[in-house]
Parts: sequence; C-alpha cells; structure tokens
Amino acid sequence: MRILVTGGAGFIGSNFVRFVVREHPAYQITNLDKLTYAGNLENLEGVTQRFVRGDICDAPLLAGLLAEHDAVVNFAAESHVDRSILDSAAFFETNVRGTYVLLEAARRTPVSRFLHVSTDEVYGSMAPDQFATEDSPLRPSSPYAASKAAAEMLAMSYAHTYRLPLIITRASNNYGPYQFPEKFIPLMVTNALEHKRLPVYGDGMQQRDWLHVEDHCRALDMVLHHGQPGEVYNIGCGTPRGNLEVLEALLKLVDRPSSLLEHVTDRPGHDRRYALNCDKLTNSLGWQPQESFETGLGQTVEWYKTHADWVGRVKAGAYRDYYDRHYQRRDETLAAFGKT
Ligand code: NAD
Ligand code: TDX
Repeated sequence: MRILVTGGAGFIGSNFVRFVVREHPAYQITNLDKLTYAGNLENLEGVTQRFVRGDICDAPLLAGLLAEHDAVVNFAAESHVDRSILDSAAFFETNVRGTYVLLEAARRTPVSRFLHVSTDEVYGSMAPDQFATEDSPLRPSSPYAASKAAAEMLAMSYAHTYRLPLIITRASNNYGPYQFPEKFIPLMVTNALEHKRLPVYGDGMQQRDWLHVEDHCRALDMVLHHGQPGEVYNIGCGTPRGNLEVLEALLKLVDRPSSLLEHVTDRPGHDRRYALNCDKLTNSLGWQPQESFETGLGQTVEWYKTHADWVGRVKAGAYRDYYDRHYQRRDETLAAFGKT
C-alpha cells in the first residue's frame, strides 16, 4: 500500500508513521506536513519515509500527491483547544478548508481508502454516566471542535455524493511520547519535572477518557485495513478520569508535592466530560486498548525524563511566549478577548 499521511510530523501522526513502518515494512509512506509550531521532524528520527513539506490547502500539490497513493490518512490539523479560543483563523483554514482541498483531490483520483482522523470533542460535553455512540448528536463547544465537526460533515458528504471510500474515526484524548507540551499530560509532566506550578483549570473535576497513542495507532491501522467505508468509529477506553485524579497519579510518579497544583481561571466554555462508547470498534474489528492508564502514564513520564533535550528544544522560543501569554498573564489575556 502507498499511504499519504498528512500531519505526520505531529504527535499522533509521527507515532502512526512509526507504527506503519514497523508493522508493514513493505508499505510506502509519504508524510506531508507544513511543519507548524507543532510539527517536528525530530519526532521521526531514525524512521525511513518520504517527507514533503507542504500545506494540505495547496490544491495543485495535493492533486499530484494523491495520484501516486492508494490511501490517505488525514491527521493534519490545528489541534489545541486553548489556541482556538485565542485565535481560530488557522483552525478553519487547515481543519475545514484543508480537509475540503484534500477531499476534492481525492475524489478525482482512484484512492481506495480515505481515513479522516477526528475527535470525541465533536460530541461536546457528556452528562454524568452518559457515553457517546457514533450516532450521538454532534454538539461541538470550542472553535477547535466546531472546525473538526465541520470537516466531518464535508467528509461524509463526499462519501455520500461521490462514493469516496471514506472512514471517520473519533478518538478520545491521547497521551504518550512526542506529545507537544501545550497539552495537559506533557505540560504537567514537564512542569513537574522542572518543579514548576501545575495550572489546573477551574476546579479540576473535568473528565477525559485517556487513550495511549499506541492503542490509537493500532485502532487506526485496523480501521484503515478492515473498516467499512462510509462508517464512523469511536476510539477510546471508556474510562473517563478527573483531571485532579490524573495529576495525583502523576505527582506520585515524579515524586513531587501536591503544593505544585495551582487552580487558575477556567478555560472559557470548558467541556466538563468526554466519554466514548467504543462497542462498535470492539465488536466489528476486535480492537481493545492494551495499555492500562497506570502503566501508560508511567512509561510516558519515563519518556519525558529520558528526552530532556527534545523537551528543552520544544519548550524554547515561541513556546515561552505562548506560555507567558497563556499562563503567566492568563487573566489579562482572557480578558483582552472578552472571555472572563
Ligand atoms: P499535532 O498538533 O501534534 O500535529 C498536527 C500536525 O499537523 C503537525 O505536524 C503540523 O505541522 C501539521 N499541520 C498543521 N497544519 C497543516 C497544514 N495546513 N498542512 C499540512 N500539515 C499541517 O496534533 P495531534 O495531537 O497529533 O493530532 C493529530 C490529529 O488527531 C488531529 O487531526 C486532531 O484533531 C486529532 N485528534 C487528536 C487527539 C489528541 O488527543 N491529541 C485526539 C483525537 C483526535
Ligand atoms: O494547562 C492546562 N490545564 C488544565 O487543567 C491544560 C492545557 C489543560 N487542562 C485541562 C483541560 C481539559 O479538561 O485538561 C484537560 C485536557 O486538556 P487538553 O490537553 O487541552 O485536551 P482537550 O481540550 O481535552 O482536547 C484534546 O482532546 C481531544 C486534544 O487537545 C484535542 O486535539 C483532541 O481532539
């Protein structure tokens, strides 16, 4: 199979490229990535693939690339909710228009699979004890989630209208190696290792259904090969955990005091709970998560400990400005956007 992976220099994309190179050594992979602040070729050190620096909004580039591939796996996106609250322009450009350009290119070429990687955030916040199935209504809350839901709508319209062999996956919160330290787990792990404060939004009782990135990649690989075109598959563990509960486990692993926790002004429009029902994936394709959260978190902490150089480079420069604006001057920044 010749697979065009978009966004393969980001967190999940790079783990997926590694996974495919390991599991399907005969496959050819082209990794198309714009290398935004979140894309990093260091994430792919030692992995053989063809890399093309480019934008999924570039129609001529995509027309050429699509003609050379059997399958597309679309990871490319702006992926951080907090950034989408401060400025959502790039989210709609890449997540919506970029997906549209990709779909247009794909419908004109004989690709046999188009796997569009989406998120559980499209369902919005779940009530206590409620778990979203693939048929649950889409109620995105943040600009990021709205852009992902819009992309899904477009994608499904192409499956329906042009019979594009397209599948959508909706995964829950991922964690694991190479995750950019703006996201909850790597931000907290790296801060704790540096004895810095851990900024808890609001009361910290929000829940997320943590999925190890390797389990996500295995699910994507199964769906790519055996999923039904036109279908949607949830991917998650079905065991939502509170943010404070996760932080307690993390503080134990890194041997740091709970006095590092600092409750800060909540994220505007913060979704309280994400929770997925993944029976469809389990029953139809036999997927189940293999990594327990306890061991997965321990391994992730070890990875960040042993990759201090990677962390140092990623946390330099523009990251410092982001951190300063978003955390050191949090109230001022949110107020400037009329969000408090
Ligand atoms: P990420 O931010 O780490 O990586 C995104 C990658 O896309 C980067 O390498 C970036 O350079 C690239 N990119 C951005 N705009 C591009 C463009 N216009 N053209 C080409 N490349 C571009 O994101 P991630 O966490 O790895 O997420 C990957 C995908 O999975 C996204 O679609 C995201 O919505 C989805 N997802 C993420 C999670 C999660 O917990 N991280 C959960 C569910 C779904
Ligand atoms: O500093 C923080 N403090 C904090 O309390 C950060 C960065 C987050 N949080 C909270 C907010 C959420 O309740 O932690 C939880 C997780 O936050 P994020 O890592 O920003 O993830 P989330 O908003 O849940 O979205 C993630 O999951 C779905 C990914 O970023 C998306 O790309 C994915 O689609």
